[in-house]
Amino acid sequence: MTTTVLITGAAGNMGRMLRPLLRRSDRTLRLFDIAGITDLDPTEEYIQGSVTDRAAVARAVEGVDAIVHLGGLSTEDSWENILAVNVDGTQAIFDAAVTHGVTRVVYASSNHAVGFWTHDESDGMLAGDVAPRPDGFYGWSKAAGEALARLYHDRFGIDVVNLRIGSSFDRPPNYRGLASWMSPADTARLIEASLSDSAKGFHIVWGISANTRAWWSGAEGETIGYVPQDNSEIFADEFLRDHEWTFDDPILQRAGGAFCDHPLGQRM
Ligand code: 15L
Repeated sequence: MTTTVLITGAAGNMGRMLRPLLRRSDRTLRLFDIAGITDLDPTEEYIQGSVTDRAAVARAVEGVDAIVHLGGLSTEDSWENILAVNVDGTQAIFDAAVTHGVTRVVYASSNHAVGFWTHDESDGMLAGDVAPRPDGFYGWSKAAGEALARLYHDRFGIDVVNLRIGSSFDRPPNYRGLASWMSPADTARLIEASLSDSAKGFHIVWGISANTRAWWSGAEGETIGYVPQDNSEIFADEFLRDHEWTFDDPILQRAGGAFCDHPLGQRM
């Protein structure tokens, strides 16, 4: 049986990275983004639109089996923009999921929902479902999205996995990424685990690779069958040429790194 998985924000960094890795002969990927997508694979469909447009969201969600909600602003922005795109947009997705009987939503939350937790407070391994401590309006919107997800789970029984994603890129973006990186292949593994039967119910998990320097726990990810295979350590020499690895460094000390010092509401 072919299943249809909606990916919101499919033209963004993570969407572009994930599309080829999530393709399967028994799966249609329905791509939704305000930006144009022209390089469609035969297993892909594309609907152009914004999460702020409820009619477009309804078209995107109708007939899908699961939603991977990556869409929205991915760094700090004005309060107005954050509310419109990340909060209203996420509520529109959950609302449409209820209307169209979609039973699984994978929500791209972020480490910035809990960015003020520090290494000192973590016993070496910070739990995946530690309480929110947002490091900006963006992080706050991710914490709000997680709470919305909980509401829709408790009210309507939607299975939800909130992914507290670290740094999901081809390679670590900076030396902090030696702890927070999630490789493209591990990102795909995490999404597959989140779509599997093991992830029924409600979960909050970290989204990182099996990094030697990680201090965010993999235990919650394991419960849904996420077993990361990659390790940022292959980049260590390169990044530690100019930096010492010490948790006295505020960038490394706090989960959210430099986001904790970025001016509130100022676009990055
Ligand atoms: C995020 O939430 C951002 O979307 C991404 O651009 C990175 O900055 C990432 O966090 C990170 O913390 O590295």
